[in-house]
Amino acid sequence: MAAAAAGPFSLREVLDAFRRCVTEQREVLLEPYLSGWRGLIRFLQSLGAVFSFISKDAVAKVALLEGHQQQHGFVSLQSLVQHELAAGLAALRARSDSGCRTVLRLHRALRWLQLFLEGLRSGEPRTSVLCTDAYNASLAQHHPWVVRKAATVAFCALPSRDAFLEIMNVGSQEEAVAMLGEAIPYIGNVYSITQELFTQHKLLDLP
Ligand code: 1PX
Repeated sequence: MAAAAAGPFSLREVLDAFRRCVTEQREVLLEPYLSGWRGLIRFLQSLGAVFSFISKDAVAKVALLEGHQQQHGFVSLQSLVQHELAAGLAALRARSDSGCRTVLRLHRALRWLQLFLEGLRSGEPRTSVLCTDAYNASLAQHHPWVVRKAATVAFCALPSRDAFLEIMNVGSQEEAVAMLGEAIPYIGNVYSITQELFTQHKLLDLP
């Protein structure tokens, strides 16, 4: 955990974490899932203070999940869901600190990430446009007006596509784009397995 926090961000490390996430039985492993998130948060933090209201929320959510993971020894998302559902869906819905509702928030953000990275890969140079489009197609529908407003303002402070590819730290622009092509399916895979799991247990609208 501490080792993952050291050194400059590299997208490679995030890609690696999301690749390690999915087992042959299509389980999503919590340790690499959270490790992938820690990498993304570090990246976000390196973009400057404008984004700190976003990274703070993500940090709090990852910390909550680490707490649950350590307390109960969950290995996978599936075991976390099963454990929390044992108390019944109504009890789960009444909790504001459940692992399930917290995962759901990160899960929606993962969809944003998938769309955003696809946009970066496509070559559109205006990252704020990419980011806004990805946001409107995913997280925005779950956020109140004031959060949407703040997010949209922050997006204007995003670095250019070239700078973005640079700070991903995976080599030349071509190499960065190639790595995106490799990373997106892994992220997509984690997203769709989680989506299936949450659909199956009727957890997609946890308050
Ligand atoms: C190589 C490119 C990597 C880019 C990495 C960027 C990582 C972004 C991580 C974003 C994590 C956001 C989690 C948001 C979870 C959430 O929806 N929280 C809200 C609801 O929580 P609640 O507990 O109240 O039900 C909460 O209200 C959130 C508030 C903060 C604002 C969230 C705006 C999210 C915008 C996502 C886009 C990030 C832009 C990064 C630009 C690179």
